[in-house]
Amino acid sequence: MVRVSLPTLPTLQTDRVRAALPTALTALVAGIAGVAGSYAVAGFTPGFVVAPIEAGLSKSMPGVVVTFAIQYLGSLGQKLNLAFAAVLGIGLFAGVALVGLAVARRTAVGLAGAAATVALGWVAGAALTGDPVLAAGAAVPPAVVVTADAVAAPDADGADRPPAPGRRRIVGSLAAVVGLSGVGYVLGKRNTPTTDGSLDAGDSEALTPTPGSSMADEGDEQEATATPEPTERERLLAAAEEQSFDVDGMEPLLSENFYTVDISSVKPDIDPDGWELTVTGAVEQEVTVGYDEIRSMEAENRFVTLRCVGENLNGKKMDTALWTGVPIMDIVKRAAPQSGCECVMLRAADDYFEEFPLAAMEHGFLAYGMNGELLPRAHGYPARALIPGHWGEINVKWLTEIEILDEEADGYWEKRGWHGTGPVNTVAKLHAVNNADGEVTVGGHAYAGTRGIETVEVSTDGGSTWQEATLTEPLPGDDVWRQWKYSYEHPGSSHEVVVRAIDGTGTLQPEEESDAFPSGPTGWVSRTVR
Ligand SMILES: Nc1nc2c(c(=O)[nH]1)N[C@H]1C(S)=C(S)[C@@H](COP(=O)(O)O)O[C@H]1N2
Ligand SMILES: [Mo]
Repeated sequence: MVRVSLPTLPTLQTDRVRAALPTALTALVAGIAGVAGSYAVAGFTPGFVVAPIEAGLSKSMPGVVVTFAIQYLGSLGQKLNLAFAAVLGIGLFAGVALVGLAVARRTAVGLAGAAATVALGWVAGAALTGDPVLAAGAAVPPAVVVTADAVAAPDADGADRPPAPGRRRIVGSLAAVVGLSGVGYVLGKRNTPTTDGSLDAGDSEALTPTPGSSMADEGDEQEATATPEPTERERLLAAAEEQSFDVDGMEPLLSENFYTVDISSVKPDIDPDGWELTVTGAVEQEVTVGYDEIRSMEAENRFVTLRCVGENLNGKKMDTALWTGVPIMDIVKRAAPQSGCECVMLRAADDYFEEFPLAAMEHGFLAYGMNGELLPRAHGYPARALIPGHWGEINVKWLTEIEILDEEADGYWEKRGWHGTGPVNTVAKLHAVNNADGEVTVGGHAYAGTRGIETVEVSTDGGSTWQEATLTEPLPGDDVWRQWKYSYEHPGSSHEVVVRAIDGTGTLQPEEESDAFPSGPTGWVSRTVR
């Protein structure tokens, strides 16, 4: 065993640095206190000071970096970005506290340092988040730390402070950081809003009576009230459950864990009472609708599958839900669009924007409900667009504006090199491989947007011969996936299972493999079964 003694860094030994360390430590604690305090009052919302920093970082990130992060880091890239934003936020409020500490030492007035810290912190917090009330959460805790520091070391000029942070000071700081972060975390979690809620209040329009099941026919009103007829939504949800294949390792027809893809990890937090959707741009007259108005329109329920253009060929960013809402053109038509390019830009509360042909919106949907519940915050509460057959990215969440354009323009992802506004590629995924006593069952989901899935074929010999898989009954809707499954006798040796789909136009899923960037992955999914 070789002993290595670490060389001491001579520069760190200088007196000036040693003298500055206690102040730096206090400022760091104050910075953490600011971020923790902001989280405590704002939760994981845009009022949290780290949120705008993170959003700014991802918006200014060069397209190649974003694309690399999506392909190779997945959601880790976004977490790193968030962590970096948090570090910058801590740095910012540490800087604020440094100014406060300097003021405290240069003035005789006891609370001048704290006052300076609060004032600066407030300005910084409000400027970042645009919320002067919540900004107090970021401004007050650093001021408390600055005050505590002044009480602990009251000498005005700092001349006879200890030359280096003593052990007690470090332990004290650590305890403060842990305590503040803990309290901030607990309070912030409680303050992070969700939209858990049933759709039922006030949407009796969505209830469609089951054909031939009128209570009057039976003449037995009492029994009918005791067991109310299922709503259309309930019947559709039940149908999805009933029609799903029960194969281990395969999600049902209605996704249990719907993926999310967002440009920033802190999602908008919108009060539906203040929310408005406006049709603007090349229109005869602008039209604005509020939340109550769309809820009072006649509701429809639609199964729609979404798939992200950036996912891997056999990835899991493809899911299906039953959405409740209204046809989007019922609102858009009122504005009488007169587009020079027959194209439209959708804009959202997170500054996301996507452009695509007006024709694609013809059967578009404005959804405010998902699987019988209010649209969850993560999926666009209070309302999102659903554009049939197209890649997920144009299904804009937290929708605020439908801008009818006169000239083509790039969307958020197109500015970063993606071509994700077009129709989805056909895909058959292979997620389940089960071997029970020599009988192998394979299965997955197949999706081809509005073209629909006609057939799924399976090869168990690396693509030499093909057999037809069994498909689930199609769910109602023109943009929904199907499940496929296929069972065969294990040949006794390792073999290659390949799967491919044929869409509703009779076109075979292309075999040629390509990466997700820029137009979505292609190729046949295969897996070795031993
Ligand atoms: N406002 C907004 N809408 C958005 C996004 C976004 O980041 N912001 N992401 C898009 C992308 S890339 C996809 S794939 C889908 C995903 O929808 P989901 O998160 O509900 O699954 O939303 C789209 N709509
Ligand atoms: Mo996406």
